[in-house]
Amino acid sequence: MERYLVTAALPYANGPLHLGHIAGAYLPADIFVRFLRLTKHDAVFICGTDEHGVPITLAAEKRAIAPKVFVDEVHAHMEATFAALGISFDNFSGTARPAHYETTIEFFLDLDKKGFLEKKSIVQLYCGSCNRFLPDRYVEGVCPRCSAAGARGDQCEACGSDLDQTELVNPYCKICGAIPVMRETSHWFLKLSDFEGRLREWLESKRVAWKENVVNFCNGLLAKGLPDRAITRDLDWGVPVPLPGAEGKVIYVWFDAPIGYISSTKEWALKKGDAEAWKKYWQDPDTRVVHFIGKDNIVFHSLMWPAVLMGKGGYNLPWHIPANEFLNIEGKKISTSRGFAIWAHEFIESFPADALRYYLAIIAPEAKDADFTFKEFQASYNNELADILGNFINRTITFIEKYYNAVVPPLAGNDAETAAMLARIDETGRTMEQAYAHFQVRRAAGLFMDLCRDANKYFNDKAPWKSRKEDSAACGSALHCCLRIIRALAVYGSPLIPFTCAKVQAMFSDAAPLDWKTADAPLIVGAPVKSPGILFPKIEDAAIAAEAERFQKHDTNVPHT
Ligand code: B3M
Ligand code: ZN
Repeated sequence: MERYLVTAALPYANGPLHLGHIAGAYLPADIFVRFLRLTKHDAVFICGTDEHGVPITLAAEKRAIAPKVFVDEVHAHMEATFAALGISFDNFSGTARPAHYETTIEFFLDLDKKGFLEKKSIVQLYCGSCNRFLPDRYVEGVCPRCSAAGARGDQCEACGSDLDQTELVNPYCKICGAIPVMRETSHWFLKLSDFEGRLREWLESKRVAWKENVVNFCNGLLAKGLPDRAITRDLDWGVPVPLPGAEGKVIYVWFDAPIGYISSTKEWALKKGDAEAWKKYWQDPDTRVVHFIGKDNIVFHSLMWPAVLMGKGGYNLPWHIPANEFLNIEGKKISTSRGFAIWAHEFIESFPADALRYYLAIIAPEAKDADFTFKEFQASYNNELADILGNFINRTITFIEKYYNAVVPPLAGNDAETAAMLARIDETGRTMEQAYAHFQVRRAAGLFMDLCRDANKYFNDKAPWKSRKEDSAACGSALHCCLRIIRALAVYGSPLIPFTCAKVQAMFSDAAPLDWKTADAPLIVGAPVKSPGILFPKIEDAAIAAEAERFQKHDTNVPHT
């Protein structure tokens, strides 16, 4: 048994979750954790809302409410969405809580004491009419390299150059349009260069196990040398910088956010009445810390965060960082600012969570970006979950209820087809275990459906509607085998479609808790079984059309009628 601490990126509390978030981080993390629980590993699944940063302040200002009120509202909304989707966090905290401030301050002061922070005076753009220093994303101007208009304070999208905001020609404040001035301020910088050697060595040790793109990307940055990063900001929303002369300054959101994984684990420990329990997960080197993230968060998780942990000392570095690519919608990139997104809470008002989980699993953006289409979503549910899995279970249980008194019939004799089918269950258990353990959600879902297909074929070959009259024992035996498949499917599929699998498991009267090891254990002959009812009522064209229309209405860039 291994011990795992699994995290999914802390979502910014500045708006609702969309399907890109779910496909990229939360669903794959949940599938992995559910698999670990089934295989009896010790796993704690941690998340929480990322409650700092300028977009949150601005969103709260717009509504004329305090940032804390705003983030609490978003937090509650997200928590409900995750629950409806079956994302089974052990703790879902938030980074504006006092305990998180405490842990963040402890890290900051410790790094400062050890000489890993340096205070430097810098010049930044200040907007006199907004009364604030402008974060990079809130100042635009003409690119000093290619002269394109609309370059951002950190980057010009036209030529791809990284920029310093003070280099922008004719800068203007994106919030109010005024022309900012240069003003001196001081900030604390994390001396990333102190960690280059150790980071290089550590990443090298991950070369085989991690995705190539993650390792190569980080090595590319390391080769250029890591510049010191400012980890404080002139803002009033965030963790206050705990040093004299730092009034009006807070810790940068990307410094405190990953520390949120630790403070959320502490909160979890406290809630279960064992305040010290978090230490086993963060400080015992036997624990495997796994961070599920989207590809836009790679730098922070595989360079900055490990540097912070190395500086602090005594904490586990990430064991694995399964980073996913993006989910597009109908061939186009998701854009929350344009409203081009499918909101998770709306989608599951219309469709079962398992329908969404299954579809996002079979198209999981693991090696490249994936594309969500409404038609494909409908087809994956109707043609696979309903017509293959649902149909197989339904045919089996209908026969057993009708002709075998709704109890498990005996397995008689050992014909070649049945022996092959039983071996097939076992084989699927082994291959799916490999897939889940290696974060291969797509492959796991494919193997699962393959077994469902083979099960239907076995049922057809055995033709119980015929054999029932000719040789009732042989027919019962085939149905016994079908029940064995169904019980195994309930276990193997439960990380993917947990709601359905719970219903399937409940068909069996001896329903023990789901356990990978006993997934294909022999059934008790004569034990009652009952129908789970209709598992997958068809999704009609009209429902799909209505949802697609609701989605189109969010998109500010398409003409609506
Ligand atoms: N909130 C970015 C994001 O939601 C950021 C992740 C923090 S993980 C510590 O994509
Ligand atoms: Zn302004």
